[in-house]
Amino acid sequence: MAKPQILVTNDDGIQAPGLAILAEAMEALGDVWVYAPDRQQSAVGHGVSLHRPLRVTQLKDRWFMVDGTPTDCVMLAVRDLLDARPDIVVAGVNPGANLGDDVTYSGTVAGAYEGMLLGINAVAFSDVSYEPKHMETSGGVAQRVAAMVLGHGLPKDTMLNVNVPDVTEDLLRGTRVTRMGRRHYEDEIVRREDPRGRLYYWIGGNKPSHILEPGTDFEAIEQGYVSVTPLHRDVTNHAVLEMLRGWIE
Ligand SMILES: [Mn+2]
Repeated sequence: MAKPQILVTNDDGIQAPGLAILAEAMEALGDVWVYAPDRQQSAVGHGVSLHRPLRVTQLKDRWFMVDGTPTDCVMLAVRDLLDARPDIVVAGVNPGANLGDDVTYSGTVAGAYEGMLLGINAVAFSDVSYEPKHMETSGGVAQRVAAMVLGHGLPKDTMLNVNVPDVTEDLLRGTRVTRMGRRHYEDEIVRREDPRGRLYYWIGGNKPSHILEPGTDFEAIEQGYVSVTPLHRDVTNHAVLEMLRGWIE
């Protein structure tokens, strides 16, 4: 049987330690191809570069940097650059949680999301610490999750969002399958004066907080578990379709 083809990307740039850890973890599972942004692209969401040329530079065997977003990387790699269609797209390992509503801002999740849109198995991995000390734990988790996904194949229009506590492997309490939680957005905009007396704003200056609800990604992480959340492509609120038709049609 042909070896699985594995596409690795991230949103922290080609030099980020989490990318090397993820690529290394994938080596045991198949042929690894890295296409990653040339610089920090965190919180670019599912952005795609439509108004300028994109350049791809090879750094070493099967490692390429793209002067674009994570979505650009996956789109170019899958649709043009790779000889074979990947069996899985993995993104990360992001330093910092991608929990709850943050998945909509996340470039890490978006890289995997693009894989899902292209009909490929896709998983995003994040170490929940913004200053990780145990990212190798995420590498181990990524290897196990990716092997499982390659074995089973994900359902159509589904990707996984995986968050890992920043602890040594032996301190992980296990894995929970979770739903997306909710962020608190209070006090998140910092307003200050610059040295010339003009106001400036800094978004996301404070540490994000969340609403602790049972079954959520936040709860699993709070309790020391790996959180695995299946995300669906269709964000339609099916429950209100009929009500809205009553208003409009
Ligand atoms: Mn990032």
